[in-house]
Amino acid sequence: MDGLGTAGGGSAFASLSRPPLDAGALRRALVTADSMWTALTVVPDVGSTNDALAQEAHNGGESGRILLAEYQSAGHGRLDRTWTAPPRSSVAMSVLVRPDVPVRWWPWIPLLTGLAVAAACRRVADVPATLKWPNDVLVEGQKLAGILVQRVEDPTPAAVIGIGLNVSQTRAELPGPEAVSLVLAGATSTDRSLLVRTALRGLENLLAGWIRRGGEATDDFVGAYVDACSTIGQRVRVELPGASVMHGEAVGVDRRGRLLVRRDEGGAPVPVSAGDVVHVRTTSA
Ligand code: BT5
Repeated sequence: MDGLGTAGGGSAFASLSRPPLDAGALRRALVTADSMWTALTVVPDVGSTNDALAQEAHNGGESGRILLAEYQSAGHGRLDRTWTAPPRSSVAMSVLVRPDVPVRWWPWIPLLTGLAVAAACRRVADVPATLKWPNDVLVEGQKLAGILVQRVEDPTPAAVIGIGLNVSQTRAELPGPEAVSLVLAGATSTDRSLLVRTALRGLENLLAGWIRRGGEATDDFVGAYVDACSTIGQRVRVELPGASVMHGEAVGVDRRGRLLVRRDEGGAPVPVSAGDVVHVRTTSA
């Protein structure tokens, strides 16, 4: 153990270079009278921040709850894939929201979250972060952050938005060559507190605009996403349920946030929903 009481241990050097999050300072910055965020907790370790907030949502937890963990022992992505990071090396957080928007528009939530996280990485750390539809933040093709939005229906609809952002991991601490951290991407800052504040203020602004419009995307809004999304213009392979595979070119995003794919065999672009997609990857990757 490194004496700081967090799960997973770590060297004394890692402890010094990986300061803990200051919950009080984050709360003062984010949980204000005019903000969407209503409560903020930092825990030293948890199974998964998404699972913990999904449980709170089931128990009627209020909108605007933020949960950050210094370490997750059972972090996960889609389809029960694992999400791993050493203690204090990343941002691992979830927020619980109950947007007053018809649930058919909720597929925009992961896309808005990606926009906010990528913008925060560019602004705070000055790295060239882009988006891979629907939910990855990349730097030069490597995965810097993953986003997982889970819907809870009972007792009332809620969305749990999970964000895992690699900050100070060394190459050896990442799960594979397709992953990257801010440090490895040459970040000018690795201040996790500033990253959290910037990402959540950005997400609040994007969600507020989206809620004001009733969830529907305007052309401007779709355009902003398309500009930030490196998938558009790429050749993609889409694995659909039932093992059918579609090859084509990603040509845009529609008003429901679905990826538009022009198939090699021609015809009008086909909309692909995140829920239907097992994998979208550039064929060269
Ligand atoms: C994602 O899933 O990218 C969503 C990840 C969401 C993680 C956050 S952390 C806070 C909150 N609590 C949770 O339990 N989850 C959320 P997906 O697209 O399925 O990608 C998962 C894949 O990413 C895995 O199969 C690994 O190959 C890879 N992976 C695992 N850890 C990684 C890391 N630290 N950096 C980059 N890739 C990673």
